[in-house]
Amino acid sequence: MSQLEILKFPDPRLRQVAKPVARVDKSYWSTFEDMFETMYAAPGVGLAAVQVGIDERFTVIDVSDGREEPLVLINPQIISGTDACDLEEGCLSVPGHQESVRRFQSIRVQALDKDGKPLDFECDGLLAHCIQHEIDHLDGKLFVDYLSRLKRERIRKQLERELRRGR
Ligand code: GNR
Ligand code: NI
Repeated sequence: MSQLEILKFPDPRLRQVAKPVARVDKSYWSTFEDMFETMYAAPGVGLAAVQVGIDERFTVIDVSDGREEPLVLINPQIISGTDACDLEEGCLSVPGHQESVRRFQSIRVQALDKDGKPLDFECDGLLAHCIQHEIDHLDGKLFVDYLSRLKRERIRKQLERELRRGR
């Protein structure tokens, strides 16, 4: 197992639309493990492949308090969503900034699990928010896109300043 480097906003690689996984096989499993290790250490509740420079549609998630409910979603899709809900969001690619984002409160999701088995489930609250955040990453979107341009530019300038200082 090894920790992976997380790309930071405004890295252009975070803007790519990731490619669907054509075939799930065990060669992905060590990548999932490295992504969980990276996410738990950060710490965060989700991590999309694009955040570690992998141009494919999968994400690891764990919103449990005990960090004992790892969830791998491959080619995830939101089938439907109901009710809007605001939640304070952060992103490991936008360190040090939290803002309220409006998303579906409750969603139905289809995806493949780590074995390639189809999943079809409903969820709400933090998990629903997190899945919508991760699918945004796979589409090249970041939560700062929902903020005013003024706020987004302020965040970008600060992160670029930190990058130049070598952090
Ligand atoms: O750690 C994270 N917390 C979080 C909080 C509310 C909604 C979404 C998230 S995801 C984020 C980790 C991350 O950047 N995933 O891409
Ligand atoms: Ni994120």
